[in-house]
Amino acid sequence: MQANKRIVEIIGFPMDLGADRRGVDMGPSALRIAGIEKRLENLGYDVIDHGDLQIQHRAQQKVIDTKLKYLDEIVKTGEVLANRIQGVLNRGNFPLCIGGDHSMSLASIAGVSAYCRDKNKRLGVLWVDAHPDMNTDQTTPSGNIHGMPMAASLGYGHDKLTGLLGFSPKIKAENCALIGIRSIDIEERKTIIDSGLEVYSMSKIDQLGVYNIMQKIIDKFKGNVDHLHVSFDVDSLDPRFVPGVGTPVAGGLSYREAHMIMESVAESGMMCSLEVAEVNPILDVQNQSAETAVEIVASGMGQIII
Ligand code: EXY
Ligand code: MN
Ligand code: MN
Ligand code: MN
Repeated sequence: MQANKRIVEIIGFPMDLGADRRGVDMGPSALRIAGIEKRLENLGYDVIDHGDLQIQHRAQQKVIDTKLKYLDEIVKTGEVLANRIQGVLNRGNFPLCIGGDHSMSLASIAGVSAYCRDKNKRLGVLWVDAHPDMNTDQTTPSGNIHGMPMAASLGYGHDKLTGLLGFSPKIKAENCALIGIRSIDIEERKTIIDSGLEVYSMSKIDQLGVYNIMQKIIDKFKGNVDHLHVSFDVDSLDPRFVPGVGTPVAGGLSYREAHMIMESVAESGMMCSLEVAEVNPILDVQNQSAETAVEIVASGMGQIII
């Protein structure tokens, strides 16, 4: 490993307990098969792939609360992931978490937030998704925890979710921006409005264009954010480009729009951690979704500053 090379540490989180559709636990393997490590090495990074964290299979567990399915295993494994991510950042390296369903972000944001608290850094989150994931156990239509991580990171929802690593909230709404949103539940909308989150829906993208929106978001982050975490849910793209997702929503980001988002992030030099969620290879045997996800990661990592 050369001393001056930037190091990316990959952690696989084969989580499918937060979602309904089986198969998303194979997302990390699909991303590896799509060549994520080599692609990053070709960008000049040293890459350490730590393999996957152990997560108990669904069959070995019972659903206790239908409004918070598999809560305990999600929290237990989430604490492990959060601590691992904090360790990567403390080593001065770049954590890349590959999922697994989007309940992963409860842990990734908790780990990054704990690091930022220790180092007195202001954390910002760019959330790229078809869904705001702003449900709580009181509002969820499904009981699937992958619809709750943004809410929980802001301090809304069940204590076991908001209290990961023993503190809450993990992030401030004014240092967050959501983009690609096009599927919001009625109750969830109230929490979004209450939180004051900045949401750039697909209709906003139609009106303003991705480049202009990203300039606004980056300008907002500049001067208020020291550490930008990007949470990329691949269902933000249109299902024509990424069919392998458990909760597809038509009318999503084009291949180029998704790249423009990540190229703007790379240009800002502000991204210090990244996660990619919801790749489900069972729904896409050609593995096109994972290949697209790898290219999107590469766009974001083009010129990272750690
Ligand atoms: N809003 C719906 C729910 O809470 O069940 C759907 C959530 C889908 C979440 C995916 C990961 O982005
Ligand atoms: Mn390697
Ligand atoms: Mn999501
Ligand atoms: Mn989503």
